[in-house]
Amino acid sequence: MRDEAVTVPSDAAFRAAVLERLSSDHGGRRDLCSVRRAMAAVLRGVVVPIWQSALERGAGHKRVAYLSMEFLIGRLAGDTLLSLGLRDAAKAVCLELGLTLDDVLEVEPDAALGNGGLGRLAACFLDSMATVGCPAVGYGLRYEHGLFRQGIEDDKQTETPEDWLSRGYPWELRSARSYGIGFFGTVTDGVWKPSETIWAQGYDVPVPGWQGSFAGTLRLWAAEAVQSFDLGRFNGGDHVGASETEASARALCRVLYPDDGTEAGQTLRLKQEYFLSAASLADLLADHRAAGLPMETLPDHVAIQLNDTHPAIAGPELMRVLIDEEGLEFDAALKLARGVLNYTNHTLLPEALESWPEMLLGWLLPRHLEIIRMLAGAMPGAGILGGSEVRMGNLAFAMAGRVNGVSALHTELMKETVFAGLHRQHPERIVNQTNGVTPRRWIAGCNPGLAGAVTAAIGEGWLTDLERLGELEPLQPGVVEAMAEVKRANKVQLAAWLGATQGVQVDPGAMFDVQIKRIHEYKRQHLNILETIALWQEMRDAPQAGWVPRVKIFAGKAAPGYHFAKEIIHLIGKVARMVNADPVTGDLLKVVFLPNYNVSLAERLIPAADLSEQISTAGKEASGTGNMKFAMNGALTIGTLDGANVEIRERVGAENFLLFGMTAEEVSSRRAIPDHAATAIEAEPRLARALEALRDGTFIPDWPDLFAGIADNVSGPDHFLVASDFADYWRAQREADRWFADADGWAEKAALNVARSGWFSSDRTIRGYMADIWGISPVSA
Ligand code: Z16
Repeated sequence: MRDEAVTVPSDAAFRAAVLERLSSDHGGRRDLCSVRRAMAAVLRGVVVPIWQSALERGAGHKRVAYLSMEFLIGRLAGDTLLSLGLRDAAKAVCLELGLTLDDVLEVEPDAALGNGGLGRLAACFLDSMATVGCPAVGYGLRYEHGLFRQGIEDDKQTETPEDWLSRGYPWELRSARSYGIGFFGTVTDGVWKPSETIWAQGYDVPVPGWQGSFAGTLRLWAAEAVQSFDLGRFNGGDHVGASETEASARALCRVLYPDDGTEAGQTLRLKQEYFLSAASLADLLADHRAAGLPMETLPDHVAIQLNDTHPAIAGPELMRVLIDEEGLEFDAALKLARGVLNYTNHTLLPEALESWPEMLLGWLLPRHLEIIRMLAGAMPGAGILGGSEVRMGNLAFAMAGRVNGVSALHTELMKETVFAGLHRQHPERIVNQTNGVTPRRWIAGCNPGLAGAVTAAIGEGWLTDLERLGELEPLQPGVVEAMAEVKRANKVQLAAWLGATQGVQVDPGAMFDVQIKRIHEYKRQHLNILETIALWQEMRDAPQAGWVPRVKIFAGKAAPGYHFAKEIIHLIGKVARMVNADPVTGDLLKVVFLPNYNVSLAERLIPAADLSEQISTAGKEASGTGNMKFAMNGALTIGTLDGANVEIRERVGAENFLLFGMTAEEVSSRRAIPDHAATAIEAEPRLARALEALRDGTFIPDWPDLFAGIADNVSGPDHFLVASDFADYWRAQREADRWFADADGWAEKAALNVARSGWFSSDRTIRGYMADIWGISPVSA
């Protein structure tokens, strides 16, 4: 229900407002950027009152503080137009100005304040909390440069800074909230005197829920100098040095650490983590005090969610405030802290579990190290300290009321592996909340054709009640055809875009096979490209053998220091060059690596995909969320029993899912076999031949052994079991060919994937957190 107090302009009023903005703010210019900014200004004028009235409605209600180092929100204009029902009006104004809405939307820079799944999950959660009526503030950092922009030169990754803020960001409001955050210094008798203070200045991005039903806030902290300009120093002739404190403060929020699933391990990173944690706690405690509420009632008014261990220092910081500022006893403080803190774990990869040397932590945050040592003393079995390091996962677990994993399998593995000891001590603490994605952006926004077909079949209302997709069953023949027609149109559109922007001609009738995600050995893009090479080799052997045409699409960023991942990108590029120019295979096989994968590129690719590649080594991908987006857009998954793939397969049905590979259990026992890779390669001549092509200069004649490193890894240690899973992957891929050759059969399976993916809405996930972790009921309409 739209709030009665909220007014969304009529189409005519919207048009008039945009034209007025264009003339008043942009001198009547009608270029893409001016129109985009004029439209954003008008939308902001609609959103801000919606936001304010929602804040009033939520006042006094228990709320969530979602602490996350990453929020990968992408572009906002399209989402806002859709939510407010102004998309058609905006299309019309743009046409009147001689532009298309798509072109206008595309000049908005992506706000890429995140690396991958974890940051995008936080963005989906903001949308869902605002939609289901869960009062929330998402607390994050206002990085000047988000994730780097990836270029491809000579088929290799290049990195340049992304500047989403340089032309002003129309969706934010500089808030009245700001706090001084201390660092370094000394502690005497439990009193911390920091030697450096940096100002945390809040910037609010209003987050309107669907159709203005409710709203939330994304509050991003910017680092500013307490005193930015030293006039004395300037007058003394030190013109540059006069701004030094300003420069050093601003360095704190300069960049997002570009790591996904690997530990950053830098002092500046810890500084960022503390800055986020301390500013956010100061903010929510200020609200609590301003409401005149006693500190003991904090758990009745706020639930703090730690998104991974990145903000785990919030635990000791809360203890510090409660003990040092509020005068609570240690035990009482711990009880209170555990009443508000909860922790979401997103990975079991040992190299990704944060730990900080005690020396470093004690230097930057001396009082916090003392408190951590007290915590470790009070909970000797918790494993908070080890090897002179503070283990942040154990710390977060020890201080949390609830700890959750992000898929059923991941949660079970948490109990058996990283947190086995802690789980035995606290068997009620770990719960599962399987991830989800917002269907507003990931169906209606990116795939309007599919949304139209669904609405035609089952009526309105499903976008906020996604389980209603189930009403598509039993499938009516007209519905399956309509969805297949939408898919075909999306593929034609993508093919045109690939031709225009990448210079690659692809056949829209081919199977569009897509793997888009961060590049990582455990995600196994190298398994995919090796299968591609083997397929190419077989096609060349027998071009007339009735192959199903394929377009292999890859995109993803590699962490700048992750050499192996960069080699995988390089290899994909070289294979693409060779294959795409091969007259023998021609339209049978095309390979594309698209640069600068981001939210907007995902929105373009997912609606046009036939096959979704979810091929991580079982036990390694905590959940995955791209897997859900593909399924709800009618792609079939080829995947392992890993993360949420397991639950996707259970729901869409085994006969509509291309399963392959070892289970997590089989992976562990297989790894224990000496020569597991060599044995697998010996048994699979196709793989041996594909690996040979990496060593003999097939793809780079001037430098024949360039990719020998990848071949050696797969042949030797092969920690991620590429060799051992190859044969079954090949089998599943040929099964995919057979299924695809039966167009009607495929269309039905695709439609069933859509009809059965309603459970993967992040609205369901958020309701789960509200009920099982936060103890929050929705604010009524
Ligand atoms: C991240 O994106 C994830 C885990 C992590 O420890 C750090 C980062 Cl930056 C991902 C998981 O890899 C993925 O499986 C999961 O779907 C996602 O977080 C959201 O839970």
